Amino acid sequence: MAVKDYIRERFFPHMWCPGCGHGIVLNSMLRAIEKLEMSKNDIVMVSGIGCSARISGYVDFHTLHTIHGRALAFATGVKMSRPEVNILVPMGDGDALAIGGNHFIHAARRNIDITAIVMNNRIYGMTGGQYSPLSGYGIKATTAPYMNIDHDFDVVELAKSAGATFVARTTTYHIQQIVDIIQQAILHKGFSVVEIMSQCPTYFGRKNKEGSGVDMLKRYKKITTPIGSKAKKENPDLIERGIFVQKEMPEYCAEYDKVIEMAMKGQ
Ligand SMILES: Cc1ncc(C[n+]2csc(CCOP(=O)(O)OP(=O)(O)O)c2C)c(N)n1
Ligand code: SF4
Repeated sequence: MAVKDYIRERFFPHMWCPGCGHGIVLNSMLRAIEKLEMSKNDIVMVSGIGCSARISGYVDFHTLHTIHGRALAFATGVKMSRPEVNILVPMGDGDALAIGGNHFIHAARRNIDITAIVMNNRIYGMTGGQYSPLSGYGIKATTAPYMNIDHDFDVVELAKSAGATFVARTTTYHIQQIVDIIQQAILHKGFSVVEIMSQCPTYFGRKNKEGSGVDMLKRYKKITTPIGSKAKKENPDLIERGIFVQKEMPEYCAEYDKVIEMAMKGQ
């Protein structure tokens, strides 16, 4: 299968603004799936609401476009009833960690075999640029015209402490790394979290004077560094990229099968 076979061409052109990072995520994700030679029928993509969540409309997998913040809850239901399929859940930072924050930590805690992709543009793009739990202190947004005084979550630290067994971060500048990490996340048996810093030039960029989509991409190159690099030791403000956690733990559906077996035996 080639990348174009995974796309629903009838829904193009897409709705994303020029320079938006979300198209890069779509492209890289499909390249990862192509490299894994996956059949369309083996993939279910579940998404909520947001510019990021619209990604499910553009792919020719089994797809569910559900309600804001609840994608992981729907995905959990699908996975429990069809454990053999691969579940991908692309979410915006608002979708995943504001309204959906509770589902996020509990999906991680259960270690259910789902690949959660957090497309982090640090803003609510779809609804006009309100700040999100990932915007961070001092950032400007339509709902924080002077400055945001809320401190942000670190997606990686949150996912790690909630129990995710695969945790990684990269950016839309680092396309090869997205392709590589998504492949490994899909192959991982357990809850995988991939944070992809993805620029929103229309709201975050404009409000915070970060320039065009290209300027924002170049900025990702400047402000990030591979995990454990020398540069990080010299400049602790740099954001690390790479795979932070990759470990084996019992997977939720497999554990649930054990309970079914016990019940069938009347134990
Ligand atoms: C229950 C509910 N609350 C609020 C909304 C309005 N809403 C739609 S998308 C969205 C946030 C989008 O931001 P994010 O998830 O970060 O994705 P982005 O658009 O930035 O990619 C909000 C608040 C909604 N659709 N449903
Ligand atoms: S508003 Fe932002 S996140 Fe939404 S499509 Fe435009 S650039 Fe992308």
